[in-house]
Amino acid sequence: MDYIARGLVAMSSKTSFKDLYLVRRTLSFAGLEMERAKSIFSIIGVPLDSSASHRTGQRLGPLYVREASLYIESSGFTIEGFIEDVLFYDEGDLAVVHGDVQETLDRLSKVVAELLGEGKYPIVIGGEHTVTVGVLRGLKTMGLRPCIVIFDAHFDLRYDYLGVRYSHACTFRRSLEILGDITLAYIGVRAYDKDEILLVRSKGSISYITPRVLETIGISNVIASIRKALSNCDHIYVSIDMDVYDPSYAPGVGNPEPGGLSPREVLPMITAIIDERLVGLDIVEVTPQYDINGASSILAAKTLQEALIVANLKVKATTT
Ligand SMILES: [Mn+2]
Repeated sequence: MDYIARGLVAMSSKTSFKDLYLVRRTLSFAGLEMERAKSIFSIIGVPLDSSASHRTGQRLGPLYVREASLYIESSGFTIEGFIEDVLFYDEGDLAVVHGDVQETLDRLSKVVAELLGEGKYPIVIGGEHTVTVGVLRGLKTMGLRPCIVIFDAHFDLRYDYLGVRYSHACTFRRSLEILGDITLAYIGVRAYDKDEILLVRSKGSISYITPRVLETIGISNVIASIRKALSNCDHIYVSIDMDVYDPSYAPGVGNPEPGGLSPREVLPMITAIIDERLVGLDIVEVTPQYDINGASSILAAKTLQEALIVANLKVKATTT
């Protein structure tokens, strides 16, 4: 019996989805044990890689990102702040069913809905990008229909990929089916197929900024354009695929794509876009076996830490 199975047996008498489907890990993000009752942000690892099509191993992402988070300084990069002041609690990992994406997403959506019911926002460490579908289903269960900002080299808008509909390459096609024609604002997209770009062009609700456009117009204009796209949104969800970064910064991802962004581009954009409307965030696709000296895990930890510091400050600003 492995630790997931042992956890499930031990928890079989519990009635909440959170107790049933979350397994506590010995490592917590940034090595911090916060008081759960005071937390606003709930970190959940989702070690899923059942639909990975190229490089697999995203199931080790949560473990390696948490491990990397122990050894970076706790200060903000773009703003003043410290991770130890953020009101977060690391809930552990979802007990994924390897090979059964649907069951895994079902569990994730139930846990997410339950946490939202407690007034906590889901912060998910993947796992492959497919996990976003489970989070969004949970948000929908609780009546939330957020606009989504997506940092990604890809659109992930395929109807199916190699015949599989619940694939990392189909994440936002499924999201549109779940939430309807919500606003999708992509940053860093640079690789797609013909059907995807036709779909994007057919919908006024989807916008994207390539690395080439970013280089031409500059970060401040990109931020202004994304803020405009989000101006009518009641809620915002942020999804960060680590392949938005150039493979020289993040080689350990499922589908690396040259020509990507740098941390000094991505981090200020995350800071500028997150505000009090944030209802959840994920950071996905770290694939540790293909990493080089832990660079991708460290960068993912840094990115998540920055997002949490910013989110905490913005949410606090509205409540005090
Ligand atoms: Mn991607």
